[in-house]
Amino acid sequence: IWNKHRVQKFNTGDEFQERFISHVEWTLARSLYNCDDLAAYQATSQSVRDNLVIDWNKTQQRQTARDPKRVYYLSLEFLMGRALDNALINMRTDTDVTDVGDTDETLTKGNTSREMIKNAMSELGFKLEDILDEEPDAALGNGGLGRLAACFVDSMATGNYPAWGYGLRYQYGIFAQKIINGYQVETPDYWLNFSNPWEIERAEIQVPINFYGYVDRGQNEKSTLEPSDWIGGERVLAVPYDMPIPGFKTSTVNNLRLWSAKPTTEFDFKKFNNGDYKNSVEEQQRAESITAVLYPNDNFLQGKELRLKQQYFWCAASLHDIVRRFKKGKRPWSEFPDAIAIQINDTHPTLAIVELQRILVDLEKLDWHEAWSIVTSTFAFTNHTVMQEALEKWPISLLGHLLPRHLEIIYDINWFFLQDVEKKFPRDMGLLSRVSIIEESSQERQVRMAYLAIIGSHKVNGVAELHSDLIKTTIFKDFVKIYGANKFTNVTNGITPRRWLKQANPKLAQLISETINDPEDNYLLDMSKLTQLSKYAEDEKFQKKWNDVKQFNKQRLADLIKKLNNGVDIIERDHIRNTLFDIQVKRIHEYKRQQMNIFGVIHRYLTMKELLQSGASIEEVSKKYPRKVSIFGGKSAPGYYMAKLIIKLINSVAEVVNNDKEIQDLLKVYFIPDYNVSKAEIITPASDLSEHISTAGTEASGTSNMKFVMNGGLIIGTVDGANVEITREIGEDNIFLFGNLAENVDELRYKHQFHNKGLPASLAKVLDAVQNGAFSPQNHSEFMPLIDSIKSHGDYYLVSDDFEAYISTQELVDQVYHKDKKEWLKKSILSVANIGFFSSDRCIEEYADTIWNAEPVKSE
Ligand code: DL6
Repeated sequence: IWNKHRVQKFNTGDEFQERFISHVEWTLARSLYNCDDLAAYQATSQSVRDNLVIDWNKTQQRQTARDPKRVYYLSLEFLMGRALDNALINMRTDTDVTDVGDTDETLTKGNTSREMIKNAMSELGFKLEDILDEEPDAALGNGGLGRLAACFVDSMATGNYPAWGYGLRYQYGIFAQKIINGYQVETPDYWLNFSNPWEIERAEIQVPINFYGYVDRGQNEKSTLEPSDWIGGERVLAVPYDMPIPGFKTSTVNNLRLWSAKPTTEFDFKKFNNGDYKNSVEEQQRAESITAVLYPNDNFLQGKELRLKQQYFWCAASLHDIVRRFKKGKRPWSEFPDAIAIQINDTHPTLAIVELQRILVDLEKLDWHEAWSIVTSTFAFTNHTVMQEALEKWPISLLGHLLPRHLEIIYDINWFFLQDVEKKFPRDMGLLSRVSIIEESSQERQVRMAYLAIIGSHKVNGVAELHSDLIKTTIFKDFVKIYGANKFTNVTNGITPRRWLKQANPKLAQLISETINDPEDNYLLDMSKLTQLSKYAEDEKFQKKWNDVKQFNKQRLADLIKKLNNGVDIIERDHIRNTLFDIQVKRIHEYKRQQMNIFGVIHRYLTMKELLQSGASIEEVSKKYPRKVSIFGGKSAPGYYMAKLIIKLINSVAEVVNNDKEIQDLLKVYFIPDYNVSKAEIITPASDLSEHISTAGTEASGTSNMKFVMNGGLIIGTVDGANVEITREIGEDNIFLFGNLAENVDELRYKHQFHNKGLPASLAKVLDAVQNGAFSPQNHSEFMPLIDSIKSHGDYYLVSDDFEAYISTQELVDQVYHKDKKEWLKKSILSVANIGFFSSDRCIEEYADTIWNAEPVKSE
């Protein structure tokens, strides 16, 4: 009977409409006469989700039956963006499968589901684009680290890896940014306002999680290495919400499991009955606060107890789940590392290492050393930063209070580790104190999470070659001496071409598939096919088509800007074609140097004004400084004063420049408020030039650099992060590099401290204008902290050292763009042709082969 009534996928437009209407009427309890775009979005999502769930179930059954090595990707952030369009691109109907004999390798049918649904929606009176626009972003991340995790789950499903992501279901994702009078104002992002059709609550699973309390070691004071009882003080429940993650051109649908905190009891009736209404719900609110909000810091640690609670809550719930699944297989514990690989995304999940040791020793009664060998063979750790302020450390008192048993375990891990070090390097007290998990030198003793992560993992990787080399010679140098260089490796980041090319830039995707004769879009799985574009790089007809796509995308961005700018155009429609779109969108951070970019804009503006004042005509000025719009976007951490001041300066400069009639519209500046994934999908394809200009050695990799190049934009950048490998892949003729190298940074910083070598004239001119109130007539000193950081506080980010090279490289950009359009288009085409290496599918294969030792599980 079960088989007879099995739910079926919709496979045709007709069947989709039937499913859609049933969701409108049954799931939403609405009628078609009362179905607005939001309801249509929800019903479409529910219908598509039905198809995914069918494959999701089959995937889970297949994986259970074959029992392959499983991969778990633990990340405190998954910056997923919207799900519907991505699902429409990735989803497979049964017709896709039966047409070609149900094997992933031979699947030749193209992506027809999206077109089919678009037409079916149109017959029902809806426009797909409007429906897609109703979806709020799932913005459960701050920036690069969270978006990387989102690309990775896409690639793990596409590569058919039996892999789950584990994270937190924050009720509030990254704040929504408003710009009021030029200042960033944060407002809550309640993304779950209209319920989330993509999540499946598993209310039947409730994992109890303990905090606080004490350790009971019985009467005869056992050793801390023996099984111990942690008597927890506070208990909350972890409830999972599952989100299906469809692979592209495969029926594999993986799972992203996000945990939500619930109280053990709903509310205190005793207090309620005694009239103490406020306190009767206290416990409930306390529990729910754990997953209420994402901490909005990028590359910066804010050592709050609630953050540590979030980390443990999520690690403990995820490990409980992983261990439960493993135990069902009845395999011996010694096989745990053969069955499971756990990747920790930065140090945020480091407590998972300690928690697994606790489970094995205290609950499963394994010998300490046997347990530790299992733990270290299971975990691998990705480092994403060398910035001191981002390296996690937790005060002993806080950690010991919240997790008393875990602190004991950390002490014991450290004790054995230091003994090994002492054996290898006898009497090197300096080394012992440098590598100890416990930092003694600070006022408060602290646990160094990165060291714990290294010691508890079998592999440690950086995210771009330069970064992976840097961690070996700087922050983790001593560990290379102890463990040898083989423990440290590199996996250069990547991005999913499904979202960042096919979905974000359908026109370019279409031109590519036509040109390389790949109507089924197989190049999205094998990006080396893009090299076929090279032969058209100088073909004028092709260049024209390429340029038309770019113009379309620039127009699309101009429309978005107009909408955000209260209906006022920044660039006249007729001028879009010959205006260079120069874009820097990313988190606002001093090390990313948006301040250098806006100083460059000011320099350009001042020089244009000088030329005009000296009698030059606007035509003459335009020869040196052709039309350009400088576009910025990105959020600052709410407590990051300098970053917020940079946002204000950008907006103040925009105010002056955009209203200066004298320069006509040779220069415009715009700050796009509330930069997020769905805006990035419109912004990225529209760049002529994008800026990746961090101080050398500070940006671990960067991933937007890859996205911009994949969309045919050129880069101005420093020799930093993945820019280095991008240059190698696309060729140094196709990128505008400038500035000091990472190897010179220490020396330059040192010099700044002791020698006041003065500022280059170009920068001095800019800083004088800012200081004289050119952009803050009401308050001349408003931007003094930005000036002081360069003039008086050592210019840590080396703006003064790189400024002249930056300005002259920008002038070179202008010349190529405006004087030699063919050369520009050739560079753009060659860049896309050679960007294939940066697909996240390649990253996942590298992780699987060199770190996880995991194999794909394909459907038969
Ligand atoms: O690896 C993803 C991404 C890199 O592309 C960026 O360069 C890097 O800044 C970022 N790192 C972090 C570190 N945060 N913490 N903790 O976000 O990772």
